[in-house]
Amino acid sequence: MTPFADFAPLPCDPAADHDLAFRHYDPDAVVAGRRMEEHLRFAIAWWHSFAWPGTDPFGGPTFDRPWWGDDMAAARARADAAFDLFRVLRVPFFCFHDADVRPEGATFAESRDRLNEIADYIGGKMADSGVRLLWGTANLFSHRRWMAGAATNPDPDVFAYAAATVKACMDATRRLGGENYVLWGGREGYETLLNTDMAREMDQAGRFLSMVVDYKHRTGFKGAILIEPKPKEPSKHQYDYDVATVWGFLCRYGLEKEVKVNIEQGHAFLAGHTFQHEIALAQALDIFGSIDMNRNDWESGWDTDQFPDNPRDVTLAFLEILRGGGFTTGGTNFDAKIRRQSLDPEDLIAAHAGAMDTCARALKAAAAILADGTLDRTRAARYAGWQSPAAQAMLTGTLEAAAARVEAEGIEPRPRSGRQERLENLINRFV
Ligand code: XUL
Ligand code: CO
Repeated sequence: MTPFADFAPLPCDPAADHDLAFRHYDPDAVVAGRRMEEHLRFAIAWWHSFAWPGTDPFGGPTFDRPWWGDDMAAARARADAAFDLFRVLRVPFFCFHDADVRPEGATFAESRDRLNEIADYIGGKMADSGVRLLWGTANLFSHRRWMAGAATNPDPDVFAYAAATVKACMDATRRLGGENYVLWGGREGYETLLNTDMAREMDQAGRFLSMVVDYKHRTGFKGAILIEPKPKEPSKHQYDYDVATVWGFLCRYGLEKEVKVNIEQGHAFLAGHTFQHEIALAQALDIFGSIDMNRNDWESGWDTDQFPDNPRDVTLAFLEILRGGGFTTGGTNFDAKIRRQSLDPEDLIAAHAGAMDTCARALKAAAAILADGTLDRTRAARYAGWQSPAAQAMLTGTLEAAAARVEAEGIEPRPRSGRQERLENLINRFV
């Protein structure tokens, strides 16, 4: 018996007078030519919902769950609870780290064997339920061996241990049919430059990623390799700072056609960007992969990983995702955790349901904005002058040739309105 056993799958009922129902998320409803379930590709994060006990830097566990424990029986009980929650929420995907699904062993071999054992168990549950794996990843940040980094560690033995760990996780992800493999480098950075050789560490990270890509191809893994940018926390500075930084890194190591990004709302905010900015930039660079959907508390400045509740912000994110043609291998992973006072099983269900509804509402709004067309027409009109042959010629000509046009054609630029407030009004008409 899991704590979710008494709950039926949530219906879509816009008239429901409680929050254990969807108002907007109807998996089968068609939006912009695609079923909502296929557009949104929701995933639940194993770590926050089944492995995190409610601790914070000042306090211990607050959640009392029947699946706690660090043996394999507890790991299986956790998997049972996870798949029962997937059933109630009707989510098609989940994501996991090795450390979420199996207890750490006394040796590497024991950890790997436990991972393989629980992966078989999870695989059986996937076959029974039809739930799929959006992505797997290795936890290369919690254990003390990773304190000075994984691939970027000054100790080559840690680099080797990271290789062994990622190989085991990629193998499990491939066996479970994972659609992506994610690398998030929480310790790939530094605490102080006084003891850090940045050039060497970046080369180690570049080499490690090349090895991962090479292994993907040689093992026939069909999923995408994704880097998840984050500027800081837990390290003072992380090398995968934001999308632009990751792009530069990929180009330097010749990996820009091999690796894409998994963009998280809260990480974008920590980097001083909006989620919309990070998604739009990844689309522009053709490295958009997937999203980790959450929100930060705008006042606290920490990565609070809360469930999204703001339809306007999420609409702007889905606007960029739809403009780029939607997800391919990616999806919407709720890398979000309930607050540590939210003790009840209903809290976990309602948190996801509300967040799924926020996304569904945002998806519908974004699709309506694009169908209306005013936004894209207004944006295209701003650049209309570039259609003239003389303007086009400047993009392949010299500085002198562009300069010569000014006097030859008597050019005197006429400033035009950017219409920002009118476009902001337009967005709000649809949210
Ligand atoms: C940490 C974070 C991770 C990654 C996976 O901030 O977002 O949970 O998503 O390691
Ligand atoms: Co994340």
